[in-house]
Amino acid sequence: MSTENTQKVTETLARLADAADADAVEAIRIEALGKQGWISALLKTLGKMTPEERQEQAPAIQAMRAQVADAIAARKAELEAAELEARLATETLDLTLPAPTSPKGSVHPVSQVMDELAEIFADLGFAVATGPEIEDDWYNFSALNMPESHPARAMHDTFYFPDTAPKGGKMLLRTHTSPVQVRTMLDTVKRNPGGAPVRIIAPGRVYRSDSDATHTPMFHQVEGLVIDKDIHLGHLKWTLETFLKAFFETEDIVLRLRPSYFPFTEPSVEVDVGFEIVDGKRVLGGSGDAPGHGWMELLGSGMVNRRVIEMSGLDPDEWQGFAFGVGVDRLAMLKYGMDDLRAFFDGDTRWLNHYGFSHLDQPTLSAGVGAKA
Ligand code: 2NM
Repeated sequence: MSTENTQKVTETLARLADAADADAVEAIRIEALGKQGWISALLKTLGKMTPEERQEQAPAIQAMRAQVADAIAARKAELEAAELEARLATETLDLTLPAPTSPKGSVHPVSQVMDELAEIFADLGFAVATGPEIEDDWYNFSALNMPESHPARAMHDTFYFPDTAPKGGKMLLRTHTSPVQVRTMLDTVKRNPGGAPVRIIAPGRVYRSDSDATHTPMFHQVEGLVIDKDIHLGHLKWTLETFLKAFFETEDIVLRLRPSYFPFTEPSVEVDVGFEIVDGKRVLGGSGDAPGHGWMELLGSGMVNRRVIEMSGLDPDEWQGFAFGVGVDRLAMLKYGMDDLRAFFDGDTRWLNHYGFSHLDQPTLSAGVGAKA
């Protein structure tokens, strides 16, 4: 091998040792081993040699190529390792930092209260019944002793559809969940022609054309219905008292039953609950007649009107029942201290984070009927 080439190798090795980064190494590789590189050129000269010349020269040229290629690979690996070291030194992971949290949904107070109600009434032997939100006026009104000209229909501020119902009446958004009770009674009698007991609650969305701080055009209601033999007002009073004590988690609930009027019940009873003002807020408990106390209207109820019992195909002399209806949103406000009903349906995540419930807070049977506060 010529001294010229040996010098070139020495010089290449020295430049590699000085190469500061991968780009510099690559430049040296192209200069030596690239298509136009000087070692590549030397390799090409082998093709033009006689076999004897080639046998003599080839080993030295191949050795040179191998030496330079090895040196390039080694320097590349060295630089990569150094770069990794440097990166690891700057990219340290601080394990004391708080872990990133993923946003979690929460249970809406209305859903929470609906679940609580379903649970409490399940303990009392009530099943949950559901039905359509788009009803015809027969199920929503007529079957409930509100014929077409009945003034109570006007009290409901009903949303009507332009369509005509299959039976000829009007389609509407249900104004209460009573049509679910009607459907359940009819179903029960269809299945049991002689009649059978009914014990249901009907929770769900209802609609009335009304909007202010205490009314939203859509709100939630739970209605309850019991049909059986020898059912009387005492059963209604005990059921409501037991339910309210379980729901508000206190034995200190005093009810006042006031005569009222609903077309579907006779007699009809408005139920008030005693409260006291504490720090400007209403707190349930005690008789509303005590000094510093008052009565708050909470729900409507009554003995199911004979006409409604007859409508379902039962003999009202044999079967009686009681029913009640209560606003879920109102119950939620009272239990959890919220003051503006409209906030329930704004979908403001700050409000939901404040008032919403964790899935882990779902009610369990231990918080149902009979649990002490
Ligand atoms: C109320 C008040 C009083 C009620 C009556 C019925 C049915 F279907 F049995 F006739 N369902 N719901 C009722 C009775 C609802 O809400 C304030």
